[in-house]
Amino acid sequence: MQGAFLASCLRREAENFLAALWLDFFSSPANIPRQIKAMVIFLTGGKMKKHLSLSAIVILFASWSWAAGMKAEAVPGEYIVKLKSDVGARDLRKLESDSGFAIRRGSSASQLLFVHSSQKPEQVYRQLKTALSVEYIEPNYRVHVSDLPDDKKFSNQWGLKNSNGVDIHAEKLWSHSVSSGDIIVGVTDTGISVDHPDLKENIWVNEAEANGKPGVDDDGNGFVDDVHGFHFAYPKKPVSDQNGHGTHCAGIIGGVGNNKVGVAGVLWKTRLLAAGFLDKNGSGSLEGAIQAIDYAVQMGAKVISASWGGSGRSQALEEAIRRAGDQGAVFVAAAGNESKDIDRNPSYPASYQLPNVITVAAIEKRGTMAWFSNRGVESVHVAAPGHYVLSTYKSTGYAYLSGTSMAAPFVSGVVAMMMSRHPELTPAEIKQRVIDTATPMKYLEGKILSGGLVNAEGAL
Ligand SMILES: [Ca+2]
Ligand SMILES: [Ca+2]
Repeated sequence: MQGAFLASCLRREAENFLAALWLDFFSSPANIPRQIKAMVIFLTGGKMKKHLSLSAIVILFASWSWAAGMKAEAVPGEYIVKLKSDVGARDLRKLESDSGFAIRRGSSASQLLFVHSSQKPEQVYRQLKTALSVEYIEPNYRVHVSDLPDDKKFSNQWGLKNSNGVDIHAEKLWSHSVSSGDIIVGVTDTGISVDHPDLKENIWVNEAEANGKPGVDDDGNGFVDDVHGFHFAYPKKPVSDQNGHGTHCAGIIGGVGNNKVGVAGVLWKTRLLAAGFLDKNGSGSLEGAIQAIDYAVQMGAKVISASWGGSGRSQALEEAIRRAGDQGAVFVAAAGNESKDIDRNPSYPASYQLPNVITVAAIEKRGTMAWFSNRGVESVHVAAPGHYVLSTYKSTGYAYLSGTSMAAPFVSGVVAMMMSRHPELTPAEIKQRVIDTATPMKYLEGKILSGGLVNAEGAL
């Protein structure tokens, strides 16, 4: 009923698909307990046993996750509001006290508000529309990291140098130190373990904060003590990584090379900015994602690496990526791990057709597409290694991980190198060059746009 009401409210202002998403959003939370009950009855043959066996619980959880993955999942009681015209601080405080909403502003360029409320969605919607000049309201969709659990050990970093030639041709560049110069790479993820011995030298430093006072926003950018970046899931703490995923991605882009320890990244020398928003479980929402992107761009990142995604289409996220492009930033997205065609069954941000978005599939060591990797001849542009990839991990560790999450950072590293060597190229030109110079692979033909593997040497 709530969904139907909202759909009728939206009909005049939105496309049908948006109304459908709202319906989906408001109908799914109520359906989840019913889905679980149906699944339990199915698994236990109609009799509710006192204790479900472990395997049944695992299957139940996997099925539920799978079902949830098919639907766009939203955080209940959270909304993203785009304003037509800005609202004064006093009016905003009044709205908060009148309504009981908790409201946070997005970046000044975004005209966004992030609204939290336990009231019924249609009440929230009505009050916001009455009090503010609203362009659109969206649910705050969930997103998650794009990796897979894996624990097998391989002895080398095959993505950079592989005995059968299936690699990104980084090794030939390593005769001279590979640097991204002044280019800052924003890692929007679970954070980065900034003290990791293989990363420390390559972590971006906000000098004003590094030389400033604790508890004070020394550079006046709106973020207190953002010495190496900011974590929107843990805003009170110095940026770190409690999951390991972000640190793994950071090491693929820029693990310090030639320092006799651990691993080397695509770039031996770079500036990695931690724009954290995914929590210790690798989960987050678009509210954090949009803030992380805007923050990275604000601090000068020209490459945004995004190894995460979800199925909810959001105009606000699309606009954040467009804003990054307007500032000259390339956005590199993991294609996702559902082994599906994202031209037909989109995943975001991977499926946004924007001139500054490069979407990356994962290949295995022998050159085939990884079994889990999403594809799409229109929306997936290039492939990179994404199976048993060795890189830095949380604290001071190392780990092998698989996923398109691992593939995207290879491309982020290559893009940063290209931007440093060719500052004249626009994000759209960089993207075209990555596509044009990819190494053709027979297993990728007809599955992704370039039909090939990113080629660091060729792209330069
Ligand atoms: Ca600051
Ligand atoms: Ca400070």
